Amino acid sequence: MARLFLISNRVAVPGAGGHPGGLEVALKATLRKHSCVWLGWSGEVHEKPRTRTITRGDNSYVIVDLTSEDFDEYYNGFANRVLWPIFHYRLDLAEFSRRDLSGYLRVNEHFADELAGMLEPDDIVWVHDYHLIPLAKALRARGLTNRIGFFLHIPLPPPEILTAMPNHERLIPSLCDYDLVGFQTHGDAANFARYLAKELGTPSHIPLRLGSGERAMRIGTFPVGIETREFTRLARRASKTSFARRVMASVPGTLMIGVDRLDYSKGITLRLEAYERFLAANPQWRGKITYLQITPKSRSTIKEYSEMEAAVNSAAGRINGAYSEANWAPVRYVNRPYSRAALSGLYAAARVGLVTPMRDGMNLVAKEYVAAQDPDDPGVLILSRFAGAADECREALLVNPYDPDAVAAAIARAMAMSWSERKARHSELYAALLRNDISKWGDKFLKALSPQDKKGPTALRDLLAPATGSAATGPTRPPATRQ
Ligand code: ADQ
Repeated sequence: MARLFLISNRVAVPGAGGHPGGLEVALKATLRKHSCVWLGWSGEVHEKPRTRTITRGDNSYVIVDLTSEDFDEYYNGFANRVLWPIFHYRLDLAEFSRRDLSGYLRVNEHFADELAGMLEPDDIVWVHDYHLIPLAKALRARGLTNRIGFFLHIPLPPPEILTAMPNHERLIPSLCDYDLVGFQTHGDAANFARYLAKELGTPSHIPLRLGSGERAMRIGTFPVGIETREFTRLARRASKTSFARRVMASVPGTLMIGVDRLDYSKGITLRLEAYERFLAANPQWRGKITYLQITPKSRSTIKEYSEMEAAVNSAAGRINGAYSEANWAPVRYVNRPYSRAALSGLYAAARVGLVTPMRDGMNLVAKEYVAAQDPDDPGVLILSRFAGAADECREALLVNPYDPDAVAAAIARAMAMSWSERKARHSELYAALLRNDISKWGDKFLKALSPQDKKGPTALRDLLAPATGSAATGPTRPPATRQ
């Protein structure tokens, strides 16, 4: 029987501890429904790397160690210092080195070797995220003809940014070795289509078929959702726990919440600045609002991250220094992760959810905040227009995170919003979450990946039209063929 192979940088082995990131949350339903083999890095660094298989129920977890060289070049280097900033539109933060690129390609080859030894011809392979862009190419080079899909959890910038990445031509076209390439939003998919048209001369007036022989690469949009009803139930239970009650009892007035990994893409420093401006412009709310920012540290060994940590600490300290009273501090900045249950209770207790990334593939915190609200007395979501979630969450207060005055005004508006407006907005938002529940996400992707699926946005022209405003123009050379 065909098996489903999930491949990602890290593997979340159940019971092994750690807090789930966006990818683990997204894959949970797929792991429950299918018998899967999940392969990726163990999180360990050894000079003699091992590969181990752990079985849990119907699923196996194949975890591969990295050498310290791999860790420096593939993970800390190319993935985190080149692809992550550039894909989040931050060319200024990218630090390219040829050595890191070769480490990145080497780890992809290593994963391909491990996989090639395990795959049967009818197994399906689903590769996740920016760490593993060239994996299909490495598998095809080993003669594998399996159906292979790729999903990018983070944004894909337009070709004007992407082409500034040194050696982009070695990397981005290798996505054409997948059978299906999925993105979070139509905008990301359109950026990829524009890259193909611009760089590979793929014509936009014919249905998109890249590759040769039996295979043709297709592009699709598969926005990641959450387990909406389950999260709502979790929040309902969590609000009654002594933890949530103790937190609320300690907060004078209204709670506003932000929950993010400590990452420059999440916009935490500008968000704090916006809050500072809100306090300056709205003295009537001083003493009556507490902003709880929960931010576990991530990637602390990288310079940009440790600098950001210091900047956030200093902004929180500055605001508290300027506005605190003996019985009130405007900011509570917490540097540790919480369980999903504890988080859901805090979301439920917060009148305002402040989610203002500078750029984000989707942002599940925004969706979790909406799901956690009491429909009879819901809070207000303030959401960056540059989060993928903004495409679906049209009834949030959408803001430009680069404009702290506008974000400050949105906080004031959220604080003063009438019960009927809050209720109306929440009911639309909740309906949008249900329409795109995560229980359907994996199935939609896998259906599109199956050879029988004939539907889907296969015409490059369809993808290009909204981005360029012109459906008919585009290069007319024949599609690029691969070796
Ligand atoms: P992430 O960048 O990890 O994911 P996000 O979508 O916000 O970002 O998901 C974070 C997950 O981690 C949420 O489920 C959240 O509850 C949890 N989390 C965050 N802070 C936490 C804390 N303090 N304690 C415990 N849990 C915490 C990547 C992309 C996103 C994309 C996802 C899924 O960067 O854009 O939405 O993948 O595709």
